[in-house]
Amino acid sequence: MEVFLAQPRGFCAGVVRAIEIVERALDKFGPPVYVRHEIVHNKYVVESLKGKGAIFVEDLSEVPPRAVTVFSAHGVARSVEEEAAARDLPVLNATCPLVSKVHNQGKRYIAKGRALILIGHAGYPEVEGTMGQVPGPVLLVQSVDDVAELTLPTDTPVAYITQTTLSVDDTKDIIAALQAKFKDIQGPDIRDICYATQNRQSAVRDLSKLVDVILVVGAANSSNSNRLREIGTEVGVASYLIADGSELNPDWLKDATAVGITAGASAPEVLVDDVIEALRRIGPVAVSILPGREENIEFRLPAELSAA
Ligand code: 0CN
Ligand code: SF4
Repeated sequence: MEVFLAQPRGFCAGVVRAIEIVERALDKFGPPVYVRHEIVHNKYVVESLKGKGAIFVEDLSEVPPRAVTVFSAHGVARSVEEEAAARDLPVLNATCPLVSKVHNQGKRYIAKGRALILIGHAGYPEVEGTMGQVPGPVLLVQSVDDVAELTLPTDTPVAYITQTTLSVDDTKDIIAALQAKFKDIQGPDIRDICYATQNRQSAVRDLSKLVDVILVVGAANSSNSNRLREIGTEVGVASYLIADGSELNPDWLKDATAVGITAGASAPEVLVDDVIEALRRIGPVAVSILPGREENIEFRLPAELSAA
């Protein structure tokens, strides 16, 4: 069996930074460190940080007084920041700088008096954070059909922002529908979709040309990982999202001679290795890494944690 690894795949700069914030906080302040929500959407990452003394909570009410608290990479609503400030909690904010950029852009559009539309998936923490960061109502749009249902008068000055981990192609269609509907509209086109999401989506398209099956390593609750699996399926390659090698079903590979592997931005490489090991237990494999775009983006840590 030939195995091709998509390039780039796996950890992005925002995920590396978020995990490092928890690790450095544990080193500097000692355990426990409280983390609001999974730092990134990956059980393996969360369990390893738990092993080092991190405690994960969904609500700040679960954090004891004065405990060091980290906000996850996905960002939080202002109400969460305000609650932490009211309780005087020492906070380290691991919100990805590219998510914060979208928050700031949304605030600027509202300040200009525009009605704000967020293109994103309901229920994802990033969407809840972004909706809760902008001081004003936000209309959430998830599809071209949702655009048709917007009741805002079509001459209203509007602006849109997007979730960072969307499908580039679906988002283009939604933006086109918005532009067709509203006369006075501003927005970043697809630039709010982060570099890591765009690169992993274009890499999975390249991968799909060479393989019969695509395995996307990532968590079921990871938005960007789900988009990678969807793209594989859309281009006609059987594609499966798996957390690790234990979820590999040999039946998927019955007629396959070439298997492609990629990984979501929150999935560590050790889980890709685990999937390759699971493939080896089925039969001999030859692994090659595809050429792809090189990434060398790094984000600075919060000042309190950067090395002296
Ligand atoms: O899987 P993630 O934790 O987040 P989503 O793709 O589910 O939003 O990956 C990190 C991305 C961010 C923000
Ligand atoms: Fe930041 Fe993009 Fe990574 Fe999310 S996927 S943490 S927005 S770089």
